[in-house]
Amino acid sequence: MIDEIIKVVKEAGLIMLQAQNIQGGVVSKEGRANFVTQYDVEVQHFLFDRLGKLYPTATFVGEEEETRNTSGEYCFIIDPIDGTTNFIMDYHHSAISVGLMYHGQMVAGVVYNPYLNELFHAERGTGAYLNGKQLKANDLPLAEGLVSIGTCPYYRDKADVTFALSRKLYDQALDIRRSGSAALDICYVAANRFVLYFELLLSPWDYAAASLILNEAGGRISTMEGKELPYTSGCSTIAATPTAFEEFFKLK
Ligand code: LIP
Repeated sequence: MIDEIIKVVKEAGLIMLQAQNIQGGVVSKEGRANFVTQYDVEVQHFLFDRLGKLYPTATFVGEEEETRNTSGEYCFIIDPIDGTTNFIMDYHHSAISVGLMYHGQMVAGVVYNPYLNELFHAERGTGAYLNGKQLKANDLPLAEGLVSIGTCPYYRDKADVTFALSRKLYDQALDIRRSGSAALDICYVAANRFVLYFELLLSPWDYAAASLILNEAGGRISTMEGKELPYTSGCSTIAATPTAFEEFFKLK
């Protein structure tokens, strides 16, 4: 069934690529710099409709409201466009993120960046893949890799802690990056492009699909308190290689 989900996600990617006059349909949501475009809503509607036909009894959780019901045997957790601000600013680094839970456990994840035609996917127990090539997260330390940071732009009260922690990581790593798409940041750890990513507050649709992809690639992901991701609420998130994960929790 993952192949059918991938086919739907790729078709949804065409909505992003064919978007016109994106800035003409932007609406502000709660918090600072938190936007939704007509295309976020269109992609979400498309995914809910097509995936609902594949899984008629599934419930759906999507960033753009509609429903927030995780009670189904199958439940999709969807960010129609992760990296909405990048999308609005024509900064081509955004992704469609579709996670599938079965009885509360992540069983499939698809994260697709249509700009690069890079599709990350995983099914529980069968590995993680980028465009069909299996991913193995090399166990590099902070000193040998790039660290990506999330700045919680919708929650500016978290900036001081974010940038203080970023400085400590900057001192340990080759350099830091800020991409603007949490789902891609987590997948980039699985793909050995980053050794660590953190953000003080993410929503389930930001991390659900990518968390399975990273775990299946041999990476580590948890809250910044070292707890399991909840999948039913927002939380802090750290995603890393096993060595960098351990180094993170030893930072003073
Ligand atoms: C975004 C994340 C990003 C985070 C933003 C926002 P959105 O997702 O991908 O890393 O910093 O706060 O959550 O809102 O563009 O789907």
